[in-house]
Formats: sequence, C-alpha cells, structure tokens
Amino acid sequence: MRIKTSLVAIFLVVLVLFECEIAFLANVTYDGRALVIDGKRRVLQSGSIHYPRTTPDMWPEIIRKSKEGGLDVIETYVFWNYHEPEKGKYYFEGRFDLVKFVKTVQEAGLFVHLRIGPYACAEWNYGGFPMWLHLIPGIQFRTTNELFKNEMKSFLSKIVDLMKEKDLFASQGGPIILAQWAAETAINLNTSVPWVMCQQQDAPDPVINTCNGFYCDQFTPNSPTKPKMWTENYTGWFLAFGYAIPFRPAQDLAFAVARFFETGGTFQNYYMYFGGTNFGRTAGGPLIATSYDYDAPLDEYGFVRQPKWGHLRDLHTAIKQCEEYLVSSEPVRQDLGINLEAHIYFKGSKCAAFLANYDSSSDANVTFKGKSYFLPAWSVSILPDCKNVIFNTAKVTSHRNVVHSTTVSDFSQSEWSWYKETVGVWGNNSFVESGLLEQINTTKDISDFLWYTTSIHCDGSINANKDGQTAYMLIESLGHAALVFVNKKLVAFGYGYHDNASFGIKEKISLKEGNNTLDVLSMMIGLQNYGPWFDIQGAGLLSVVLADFGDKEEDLTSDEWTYQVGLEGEFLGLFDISLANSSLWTHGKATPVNQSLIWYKTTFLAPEGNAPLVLDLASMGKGQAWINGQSIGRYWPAYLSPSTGCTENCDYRGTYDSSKCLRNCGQPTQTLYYFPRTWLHPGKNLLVLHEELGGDPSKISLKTRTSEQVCGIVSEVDPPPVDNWTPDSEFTSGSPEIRLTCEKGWHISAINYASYGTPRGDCGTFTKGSCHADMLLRVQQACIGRDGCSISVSSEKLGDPCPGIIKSLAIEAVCSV
Ligand SMILES: *[C@@H]1O[C@H](CO)[C@@H](O)[C@H](O)[C@H]1NC(C)=O
Ligand SMILES: *[C@@H]1O[C@H](CO)[C@@H](O)[C@H](O)[C@H]1NC(C)=O
Ligand SMILES: *[C@@H]1O[C@H](CO)[C@@H](O)[C@H](O)[C@H]1NC(C)=O
Ligand SMILES: *[C@@H]1O[C@H](CO)[C@@H](O)[C@H](O)[C@H]1NC(C)=O
Ligand SMILES: *[C@@H]1O[C@H](CO)[C@@H](O)[C@H](O)[C@H]1NC(C)=O
Ligand SMILES: *[C@@H]1O[C@H](CO)[C@@H](O)[C@H](O)[C@H]1NC(C)=O
Ligand SMILES: *[C@@H]1O[C@H](CO)[C@@H](O)[C@H](O)[C@H]1NC(C)=O
Ligand SMILES: *[C@@H]1O[C@H](CO)[C@@H](O)[C@H](O)[C@H]1NC(C)=O
Ligand SMILES: *[C@@H]1O[C@H](CO)[C@@H](O)[C@H](O)[C@H]1NC(C)=O
Ligand SMILES: CC(=O)N[C@H]1CO[C@H](CO)[C@@H](O)[C@@H]1O
Repeated sequence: MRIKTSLVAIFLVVLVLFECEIAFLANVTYDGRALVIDGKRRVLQSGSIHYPRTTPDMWPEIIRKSKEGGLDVIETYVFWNYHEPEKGKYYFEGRFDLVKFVKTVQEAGLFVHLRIGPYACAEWNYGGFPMWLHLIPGIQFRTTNELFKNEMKSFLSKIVDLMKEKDLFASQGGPIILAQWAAETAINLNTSVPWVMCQQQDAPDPVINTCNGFYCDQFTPNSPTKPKMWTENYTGWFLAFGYAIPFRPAQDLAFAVARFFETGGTFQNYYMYFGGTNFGRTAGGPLIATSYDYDAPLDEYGFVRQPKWGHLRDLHTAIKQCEEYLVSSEPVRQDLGINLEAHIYFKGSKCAAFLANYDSSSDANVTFKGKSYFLPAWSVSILPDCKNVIFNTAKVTSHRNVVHSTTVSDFSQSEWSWYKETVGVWGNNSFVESGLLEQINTTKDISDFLWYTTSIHCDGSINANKDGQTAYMLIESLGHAALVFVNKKLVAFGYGYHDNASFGIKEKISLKEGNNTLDVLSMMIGLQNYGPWFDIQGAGLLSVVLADFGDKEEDLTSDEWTYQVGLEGEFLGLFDISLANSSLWTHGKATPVNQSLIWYKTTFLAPEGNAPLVLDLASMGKGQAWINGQSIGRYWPAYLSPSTGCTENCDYRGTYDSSKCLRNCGQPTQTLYYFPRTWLHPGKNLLVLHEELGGDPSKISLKTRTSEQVCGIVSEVDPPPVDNWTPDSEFTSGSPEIRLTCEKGWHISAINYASYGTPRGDCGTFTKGSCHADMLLRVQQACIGRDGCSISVSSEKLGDPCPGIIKSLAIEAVCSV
C-alpha cells in the first residue's frame, strides 16, 4: 500500500468464472463509466487478500466469507522476493502457491485482480523486491534503469508463463487477463485487458490511473474516457511495534465507499479485506509488527469482524440495487444545502439517488423530490428508487461481536531446554574491515543480525566516577535496534521507531586496564518497504565514540572491526525439528529467566478442535518464535505504545486519518501471536523461542477462541434488511429485523440479554430503559442451538409495552464452538 512513486503500476487480471463453473473467454474493456465485461458495464466491489499472509487451507473459507460479504473481485500483489529468492530460482510452494490461490478464487466464482508489481510496498519486507536485485551493481529501483527493467521483465515472463502453463489466460480460452507496470510495456503485451496504475496522474492512454487513500470521492481520472477506480481504500491501518492499535469505524469506511459510488465511482478495492499475519521475516519495515490484522472486515484469524463486515455487506447490497442506474449515466448533482447534496443516476424516467450529509457534526433534515429525509452528520443514504432509503452509512443494524480468547494450556509445568547464544564472533566466517559497514549490504538480509566487534585498550590510570564507571559510550545507528556488550556483559539496548529507525545510545560503562572487548549486535526489524529511496536507506552502526568524564574522546568509528553475520543459533539451526533432541540443548531444573540472547525449547500437545490458536508471549521481551520449525514471526511485547493518543469511542464523523482512532495505549503493541493449525500434528509439537532481551518462557500460554458475544440493537423505525428490497415493492411493508449469526461451525449457546423497549448501552453493558419488555424466553426459543437467527422488530410481533414511544430490541447472545 501507500504507493506514491510514479512508475509503479498494477496489473489487472480479471478472472471470470460463472456459477456453472464453465470458464470462457471474457472480453474485458472499459469506457468512461466502468469496466465492461462481455459488453456489460459492471459496478464491482473488490478486496485485498495476500495469499502468503495465511495458509492455503484457510483460503477457501476466507474467500467464501469475502463473497458472502458482497465482494466480486479478490485482489492480491505478487511477492517477487519470495517467488524468486535467488536470481533465476523460483518458489511457488505452500503459502506461495499463486496458481492454487487464483484457482481457489476461481472456484468460489469471483474475479481476480492480480497486481504483479513488481513493487508491492504492502508492509512487506523490502516492498517485495529481492535482495539480490539490490546487490546488482548499477541498479536503480522503480526507474527506467535498463538493469532493473530487464530483471522486472524476466520475472513478469515467469509469472505469465506459469499462468499460461495452467491455461489460465483469456487468449487460451482461460479466465485471466493481465496488464503490466510500465505503460508502454503493458500495452505491448497485448493481454486484451485493461491496465490500471494507481496514483499516477500521467498514466498514458489506455492505462487507467486510479486512486489510493481513505477517501476517493474527489478523485477524477485523467481522461473522460477512463472509469473512476479506487484501488486502495484503507479499511484500517497497519500496526508497527511501539505504536497503539489503529482502527477505522465501520460508519466512516461505509461513508467513504458510498461517497465514491455516489460521485461516479464504479470499482473500489478494500485494502485490506483480510490482512492476516506477517509470518517469518516477511514483515516490512522498519518495525512492522507481525500481526497484519489491519482492522479489516475479516480479522487476522479469518473471523468476521462485526459490525464492519456486516455493515459493508449491507452497503454492497444497497449499491448492487442501484447498479443498473449507476452504469447507465453520469451522476447529476443536486444541492440540498450547506454540506448537503444529492447525486442522481437516471435510466429513462426512473432513477436511483444518494443523499449525502458531509458535515462532520450537524445532522440535518433535507427535502428531496418533495419528501423529507433525516441525514445524520457524515452519512450517505441510498435510495435505489429515488424514494425509499434502504441504507444509511451511519446506521449500523448489523450485529457487533466481542471475541474472547481463553487459555487452553500454559507452559508453567513444561520442561524447558535452553542454549546460551555466544556474544560476539562465533564462527570461522567472520571477517575484518576498517570502519563501520552498512548492515544490509553486509548481511544481504540472510539474517536480522550483524555483530560489530572490536577491542578497546586502556593503558595507564583510568579515571572512574564514584560508581566505578570510567567512560561514556556514544553510539549512533541508522537502525533498527542494537544490544551493546562490554567485556561480554550487556550494558545497553537501543532502538528506533517505525517513523524513524535511527537512534543513539549514550551509556556509562566500566573499562578495565588492558584489553576490553566491545560487541555490538545490530538488528533489523523488517527492511523498509516505502518512501523515497527506501531501497538504499541502509541500517547498522554509523559511529562509536568513547568519552571519558573529562574532555578526552576516542573515536572508534574508523578502527578495525570484526564482523560476524547472523547468530550462532541461527547457523546451527536450533529452531529446526532435526535438533529437537540435540545435546546442544541444556536441560535442568531451573529455567533461566530474564536473560538476553538465549534460546528456549519445549514441546506441547495440540489442543483439540479447530478453533484458531495464538501464543500469548506477554512475558517475553523481543525475539522470534518457531513452531515445528516454522517461524510464526518476530515478537516484541517489551515495546509499549505511547500512553496517550487513544480514544475509547472514536467519533466516526469527520475526516479519518491513521492516527485518529487508536486503542491499546501504554500497552505492548502485540502480545498474541497467531499460528496456523496446519503447522501442528498429533502428539508432541516443538516450540522454540529466541529471546534477545530477557523474558520468562514459563509464563507463556496457548490461547484459543471458543466463544464470542454477539449483540444487536435495532429500532422499530429502522428500515427492513436491505436484501428484502425489491424494486417497485412498497419497501415499508417489511419490518426491521435483528439478525445474529455465528462463525461457521459455531452455534448460539446462551442469551445474556433481550429487551424490547428503550434499552441503553452496548454489547456487554445493555441496561433496561424506562420502557422494557423482557424478551429473554422468546429469543432463547428462537435462537438457542442454532447457527444464527433473526427476529422481527415490531410491536405487532413482540407486543407493545409502551404505546406511542419508539422502541428498540436489544439482544446479547453468546456463540460458542
Ligand atoms: C470486446 O468488447 C468491446 C467493447 O464492448 C468490443 O468493441 C470488442 O469488439 C469486443 N471484442 C471481442 C473480441 O469480442
Ligand atoms: C493480440 O492478440 C490477439 C488475440 O490473441 C491477436 O488476434 C492479435 O493479432 C494480437 N495483436 C498483436 C498486435 O499482437
Ligand atoms: C428533523 O426532523 C425531525 C422531525 O420533524 C425533528 O425531530 C428533528 O429535530 C429534525 N432534525 C434536525 C437536525 O433538524
Ligand atoms: C568452520 O569450518 C569448518 C570446516 O572448515 C566448517 O565445517 C564449519 O561449518 C565452519 N563453521 C562456521 C561457523 O563457519
Ligand atoms: C531520527 O532520530 C534521530 C535519533 O533520535 C535524530 O537524530 C533524527 O533527527 C531523527 N530524524 C528525523 C527525521 O526525525
Ligand atoms: C588485545 O586484544 C587484541 C585483539 O584480541 C590482541 O590482538 C592484543 O594482543 C591484545 N593485547 C593485549 C595487551 O592483551
Ligand atoms: C549497498 O551497495 C550498493 C551496491 O552494491 C550501493 O549502491 C549502495 O549505496 C550500498 N548501500 C549502502 C546503504 O551503503
Ligand atoms: C526426539 O525424541 C523423542 C523422544 O525420545 C522422539 O519421539 C522424537 O521423534 C525425537 N525427535 C527427533 C527429531 O529425533
Ligand atoms: C531483568 O534484568 C534487568 C537487567 O539485568 C533488570 O533491570 C530487570 O529488573 C530484570 N527484570 C526482572 C523481572 O527480573
Ligand atoms: C497513498 C495515499 O493515497 N494515502 C492517502 C491516504 O489517505 C490519507 C487521508 O485521506 C492521505 O493523507 C494519504 O495521502
């Protein structure tokens, strides 16, 4: 995401498959209004799902929930650095099985929008560029540099060939149609599908320039012959270590999407619809967290996030009801007052309308075609017949959910083994250089770690302060973090931020007479994926200076330094299953705690069932964890977010930005680390941790989700469910409903609260109002034991406890496995 550089573009691959599962050649073109598929203009809802951010067994269910949520298109980047880890050596297995992913979407009957890049950004390590590409002398990324273009072309050919091999191209009678990044090349490819470039105002014809952002209603394509497309509308925001958790209210996201379609848009993509997890070292940087949940409509575990998922599904249904009008004409704007407007789409004498109040605080009543409508601030109402409001973005009738994680096992009684990492040089492949080397060019990203070691000779008398310390050590680093050891003893830990990974360390140290050793372990936490010249930002130590307590300084920066890439434990492969019984591991009674640079190992039994699993690593500092040899990602619970800036109930009204709505202030950024069930097997499973700062592994626990609270509150004057609408019917004839649904395979096990009247509060805090009729029994009868239920909200059905007063039904239910 966050693509700004001009030569970046994206590929559009549209894969058409119909319910009858007969694929045929689809003719995809576009005009000034919309994408045209087989001669028909289409209004399309798209959502990003990155295949390696989950496992193939999860793909069908996540795609099914996306379709059920009203998506037509699944969009993904293609991650070059993992598909071509070494120049000319390709990888398409497991989570990187692109063909399988495309086919899975095809089987679900959805289109695919494939963004082959080559630049992904996407908070992905190095924005998806392979490290070997960076190391080609003379290369310049994302420019017309020939070396770069050649490599890019051969990767593209590889992907194209792979798709051809599987008969997935339109030219073969298959379903895929494709476009390319550099405009001339794209058109030359003759893929017979439209190309889109996001955030590129100068996209030459016929490449379609598109919009990325939180809102795109103000966006216009650079030519009237191109449709208005929105390729990245952020459903939330990514998480970085050291930051609070961003979220985006469903009402604001729905408002942004409705405004886009109101003002002429016909294609929109949610970035992300499902975010997932940055397993292993795939996270971008600096300091991108392991969870890539993104506050997306489907959460990190693949569960629907309510009310966001349901509210957007209702919005998509409402927009679909207007599709024939949207594709027939340009919208006609009608002024309705200050910050109030309507857009009308005509087809013959009939029309559909969007009424908008884009004022960030004042609600309003507007008159449209002789009828009065109430428009809450910062909302859009959708009228598919220019008369009946079937959806308003600020009115959430979809239920909410609150998910509970319960501990299924802990590790307090587990037998732990450990391995103390060597401080400093550990192998015969270390080397000596004068001066401080840039880290990425030195490690080539085969490891997060680089040891910088040297010796400090002190002769004669040393002036000590009253604590026996003798000098200041001043270190400047480009990032991202560093542990400093003097005479093999840890003296300091320094680290940067996602926004600025540079940092300095100033620490009093004690030197002894004669030789002293200085070992600095410099660490990367994800290679930068975004920003000007992000690929040559660099990392590692910049300067090391010793200052005594007088005015003497000794600059060690240009001294001889000995370098060692990686950690000994990584070289030995301690995370690997094959070393599970190795004598390298120490066993004993007391497991060492609060020690830096230590490896831990234990085994555990797979919990029963198929609910998603997380490791709660709150007791650990910073490191990486592996399950049966597979890395679940970097962890860093010791990094707390700032204590201020959070809002309990973020007001959805007014312009959203990534720092507007935050939670979890003053807490560890991430304590729960997801891992796929498929990485476990019956019997004993191996857990290995590499702890860098100090932690207590006995306090780790394994958690799962076995229940969730599901709550709804709907008023008798709310519209009936949007999918009840049929044109030409009197919509007012149906009654509003509360609909509760559980995750697939779950069922409603309890009703905690059910009141018809004037209840107040929200999920978990509902209380009786002055008007109250107990609906517990009734709701229990209708819902218990089922995977979902719906209850009409009308006094006719429920009885009238207080005539003349507008009443609501509030329900809090529990879904469990
Ligand atoms: C594809 O559609 C366009 C516009 O609808 C049309 O002009 C063109 O002839 C079609 N091409 C094929 C191969 O059907
Ligand atoms: C493009 O592909 C179509 C269909 O495969 C083919 O008929 C046409 O000749 C090609 N055009 C060019 C310029 O290669
Ligand atoms: C809108 O109209 C209703 C009904 O007439 C009234 O109760 C309400 O106060 C009005 N709201 C605004 C913001 O004018
Ligand atoms: C050191 O050298 C030996 C043999 O020369 C080799 O087997 C071993 O892997 C090397 N160790 C390291 C850490 O490079
Ligand atoms: C980044 O942090 C470093 C060290 O704290 C500081 O010297 C530098 O000015 C910061 N840079 C920016 C752009 O804020
Ligand atoms: C100090 O350490 C360096 C590097 O290990 C070594 O070459 C040198 O001989 C040592 N000097 C003394 C006085 O021990
Ligand atoms: C890394 O090496 C490349 C070429 O090998 C060079 O162009 C680049 O400037 C170096 N990067 C840094 C940060 O030193
Ligand atoms: C390690 O030992 C256990 C028990 O002795 C055995 O079940 C397991 O297969 C061994 N694992 C490996 C990788 O050798
Ligand atoms: C862990 O060790 C650090 C430094 O050695 C110390 O400051 C800290 O208090 C210790 N924490 C615990 C929980 O023992
Ligand atoms: C890449 C991009 O378009 N980013 C935009 C996302 O939205 C915010 C808020 O509207 C803008 O400030 C960013 O520039």
